[in-house]
Amino acid sequence: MKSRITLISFSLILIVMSSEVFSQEKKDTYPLIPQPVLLVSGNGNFKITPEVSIVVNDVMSRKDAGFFNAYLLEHYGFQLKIEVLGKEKKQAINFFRDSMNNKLGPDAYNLTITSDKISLRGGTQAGVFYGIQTMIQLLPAGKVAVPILPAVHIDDYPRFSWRGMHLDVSRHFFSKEFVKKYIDYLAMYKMNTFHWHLTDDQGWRIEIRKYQKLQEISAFRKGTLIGHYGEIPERYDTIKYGGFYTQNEIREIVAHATQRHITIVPEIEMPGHGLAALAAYPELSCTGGPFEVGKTWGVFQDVFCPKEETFEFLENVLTEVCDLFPGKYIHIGGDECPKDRWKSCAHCQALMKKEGLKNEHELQSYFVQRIQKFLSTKGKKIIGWDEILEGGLAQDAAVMSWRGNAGGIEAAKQNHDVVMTPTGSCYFDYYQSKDSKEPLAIGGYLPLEKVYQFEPYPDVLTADERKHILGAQGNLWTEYIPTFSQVEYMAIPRMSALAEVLWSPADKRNYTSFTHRLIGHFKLLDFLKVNYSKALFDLNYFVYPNSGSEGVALELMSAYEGGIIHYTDDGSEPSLHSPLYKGRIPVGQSTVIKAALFDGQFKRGRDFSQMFKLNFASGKEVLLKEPPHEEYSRGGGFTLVNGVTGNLPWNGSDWLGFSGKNLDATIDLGNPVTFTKVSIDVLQDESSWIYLPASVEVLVSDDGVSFKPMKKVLAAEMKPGQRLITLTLGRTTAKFVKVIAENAGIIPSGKPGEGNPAWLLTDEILVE
Ligand code: TNX
Repeated sequence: MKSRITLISFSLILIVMSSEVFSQEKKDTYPLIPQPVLLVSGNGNFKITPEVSIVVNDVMSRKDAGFFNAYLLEHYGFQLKIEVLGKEKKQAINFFRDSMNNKLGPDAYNLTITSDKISLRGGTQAGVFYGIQTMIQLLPAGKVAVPILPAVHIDDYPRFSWRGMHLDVSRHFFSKEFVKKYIDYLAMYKMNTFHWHLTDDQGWRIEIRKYQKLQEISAFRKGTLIGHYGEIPERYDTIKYGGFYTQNEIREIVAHATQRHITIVPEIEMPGHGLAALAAYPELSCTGGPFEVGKTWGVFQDVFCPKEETFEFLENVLTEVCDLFPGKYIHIGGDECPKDRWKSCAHCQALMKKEGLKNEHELQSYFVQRIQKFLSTKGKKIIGWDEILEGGLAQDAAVMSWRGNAGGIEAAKQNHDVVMTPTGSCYFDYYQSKDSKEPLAIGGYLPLEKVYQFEPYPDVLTADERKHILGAQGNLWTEYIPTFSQVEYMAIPRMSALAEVLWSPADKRNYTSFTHRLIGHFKLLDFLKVNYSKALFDLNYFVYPNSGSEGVALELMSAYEGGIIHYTDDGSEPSLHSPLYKGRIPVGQSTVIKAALFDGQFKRGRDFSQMFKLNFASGKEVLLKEPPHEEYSRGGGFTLVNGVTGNLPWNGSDWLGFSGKNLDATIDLGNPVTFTKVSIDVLQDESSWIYLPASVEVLVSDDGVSFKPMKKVLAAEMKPGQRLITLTLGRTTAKFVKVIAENAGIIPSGKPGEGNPAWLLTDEILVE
């Protein structure tokens, strides 16, 4: 723990020294994200008139002063003169590099604003820059003649050293200007690492002068999948799509990032996700091709073949990459590399024999180790996705843990550095809202609050092992993100929640405080014309059994505390005249509940609408033989009879998920009931490892002990993508109904996630 005593004494000295009185009260009223370590508010404010000057104590701070000036000019229409002086001045904004601050922590700064002057002192140049970002967030979010800054004192420093965001520019390409804008957003939230995913199956995006065909062939695909991966039939457009960054553009972007104290980690994918390069150089594959640049998503069988000419190619590529990027890390990918081609390749098998490699995982490890050794001659360290653990980690390699925390834990235990980026908390390509009007996304559900609750340190690590957790990163894969405006929408504000996780002290983290500040911060995002998501204003819901009565009960809630909810149950639009929501709404029959959040006269966010399809099973007791996976278990067995069918995206409250296991659910109907059909709603999305069940069987019973099989359907009788699987029984009377949905088992080769257990996702059983 950083020395709190130092912090407190620092501020006490300031309080005594200053003529103004600082107080803690107004804390959440400042729209600051991430929350500073210590903030004490004062009285009065500092007016930035054109007469004010910026004073710096060295040439380096001059650059940061220039950055602040550029912001003033762009948003308020004037800039200030900059002076280099040995000491602070009154009626000035003083940006000083001051090693005193290093006692607070790396990259610390303190900022004292009074009506006399602004004093910003950073322990490092980055510290000064972070203080400037704090000032920018405190400035008025609108064009005013005289911008003012409130009197405050702030002591601040980051919790983690890797505060990152990733952007995939292969699946969709974003211009140099947009990449710079993205970097600006990282800077606004005091993030310091930009992981630039430059190559993948669907496009190679970095100019490599030695290999012209990477620009001519690999940078363009002849069409793109329409809709979602796995949709049947598959549809493609025939539009040539692509682009790449020239080395000059890359240098410009690196300089842009450097000015913002952001390190770029370039990623060159290998040995998998390399189809775009193989389309131009098929001789680097095991089969020799020919190949086309990928037009669809997922995982491709053809990967780099571990031949000498492949290593020569990759080393030449990496030599150019190393020259362009000054940071110490190069990301070499390493994820999702199918081994089928290597298994049937004589060269690979001979190489394995020669090197004494037991299996293809060890061959992948051999591949990565050769690249690691090469990059170390260039003074670089490698980082790769957690698959690089399989078959043995290369020396000194850092691991990016994406398939949950396990890879990160294992790497830290092996004394390797780790960046946490588990899908469940860090994948910003997942849906952030359950609203049906959300743009198409890959799947999953990662609302703002879940990002905010993420803790990068896995519990199981010892204090020593924890030192290897450098921090975390949000990933933005762009299969379903074709425009930069949608990049903004998916990334913000989830990026700001992650920034707070990574910067602010763990004991300061408070979601309510965060949302208060975020609502204030939205004004700045509006001012900057950022297309951020307003899912924060969505009404959330949870369905409960209707205690003591038939049917279910709907609870509505909002993260926005300043509003009230009105609702209807007759299909009409909710207005201020509709019933006021005061507590759970009983739902006794099939209906649609609509609701909206009002702040005074105005609606906030989108209207809520939920259809309930009630049947004999609704609200009844459900017994599950095996519990669902903890990620998809929130509502327990009741989820299957809550009257809500088919809500997408799937998530913990509407869907139950079984990884590799069967669903075995028994519904107690309370009394013997006569019915003619039983249905189960299931999901199929192979890109997310979700498969239709291998079979569905219905059994009935009068005593809940001995069950009579009634009907069974097999996968072969189901249609691809089929949702509701209905088993028609003829008139049947029973008190208990059992449904067994058999998991599809292990994902077959050639499919995303091959070799892993399939998911079975279901959200409702209907007895009618
Ligand atoms: C898995 S995360 C991938 C990417 C996809 C992403 C989609 C990782 C290392 N590989 O190729 O774009 O899922 O969420």
